[in-house]
Formats: sequence, C-alpha cells, structure tokens
Amino acid sequence: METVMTTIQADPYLWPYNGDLRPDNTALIIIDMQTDFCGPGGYVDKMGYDIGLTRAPIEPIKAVLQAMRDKGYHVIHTREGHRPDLSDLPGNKRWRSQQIGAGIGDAGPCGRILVRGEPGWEIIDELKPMDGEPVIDKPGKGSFCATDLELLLRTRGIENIVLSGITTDVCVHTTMREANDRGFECLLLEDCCAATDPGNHAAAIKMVKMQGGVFGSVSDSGKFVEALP
Ligand code: C5J
Repeated sequence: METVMTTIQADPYLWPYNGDLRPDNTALIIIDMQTDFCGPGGYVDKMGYDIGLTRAPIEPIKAVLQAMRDKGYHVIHTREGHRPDLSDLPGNKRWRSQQIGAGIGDAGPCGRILVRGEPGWEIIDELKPMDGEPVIDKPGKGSFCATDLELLLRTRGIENIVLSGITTDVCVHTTMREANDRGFECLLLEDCCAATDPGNHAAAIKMVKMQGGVFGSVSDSGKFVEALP
C-alpha cells in the first residue's frame, strides 16, 4: 500500500519530519491551563504578572482541541501541583515562591496555592478534559519528571507530540526538551502558548528553531488546523 505523507507548515521544517502524521500516533498535550496560571486570584496573578498574557492562548487552544477531538487524535492534559501535605514540594521551590509573595501551599483567593484539589489548581472550564482524556499530575515543571506520561505515550504508540499551554518558557519548554530527548517528534504551536514575559515567550520560540530545530519545529493554530489530516 502507498504511504501517504502529511505535513504541517512549520518553521524551521515541515512537521513531522517523516510525514507520518496520524490520529493514532499523535497527541496534543495541553500543559497547565489551570486557574493558578491564568485565572484571577491564582498563583500567577498573586505573583503580580498580567494574566491577560497567560489567557491569550485559550481561544487558539480551543480551536486545536476541537479539531483534534473531532478527528480522533489523542489528547492529554497536565496540571502542576503538590500533595496537600506538601511532601512532594522541594524546600527551595517553596522558599522562592514565598520570596515573590505567593508561597506554594499558602492560602490565597483560590485556595491553597498550587495544591492538588484546591480551586486554583483545577483546569479552567474552557479547556476541561473530556472523559477518557488522561490528566497528568506533575510536581515539577516538566511533564515527564515523577509522572507516568512516558509509559502512557509508549503504550499508546504515540510518536508525535503537539505542545500547547502555559508557560512557554517554563513548563512547556521543559516538557518539550524532555520529550525531544526521549525521541518524540515535537511541534510547538506558538499562539497556543504564552509566558508571563513576552520577551521570554519570543526567546523560547527562537530557541526551538535554532540548529535546524534543536527541539522540534514551530507552527500556529491556524496552519495546524487547516492541514490536520
Ligand atoms: C510555572 C508553568 N511557570 N506551568 N509553571 O511555574 O509554567
């Protein structure tokens, strides 16, 4: 049988590199679209950053999510957060958050900051996971560290990962680097991500593209949805 090659317009190369883009070997990962990162009174808001920036990707992600759900692609969500007893919260991470006035584990307007089960830790209503879509709970920035994400991807035969979510320079980038090192073929959708600092967002995108696509390739929601087979 003839192999059909399908690629997405992306920079610095048409993605995926081998043209093997199918619903059963490709997953959308939506990273940390939680109230704590983009809602009023959440962690990012409490640190004094503009949540207008971190809310900007909501609509583009919705469009990509709808297209991928409709076509039967895998969809995986992640949440950053800690156990209520904070036994998985490194002391230095807690101390740094306290320095900026948003101590992880402390009470805030959306409950205890970045603590599992609290209102602020929940994924926002606009991007709620559907039944059957895995949700990865992670204590760190990367989605592979101390989680079963890799096992889940390998078991499902996933080779291609489409990355979206917040923040571009922290959890999205760490996850992309971890995935790339494990041999997954990664695409970052730049309007489906955002950082608390626009300069960091731009730099994070630029870093992906260097060396011929050192961590993968970069596209956007419009090009992606248009070409998705
Ligand atoms: C951060 C994240 N920025 N989801 N977490 O602390 O990027």
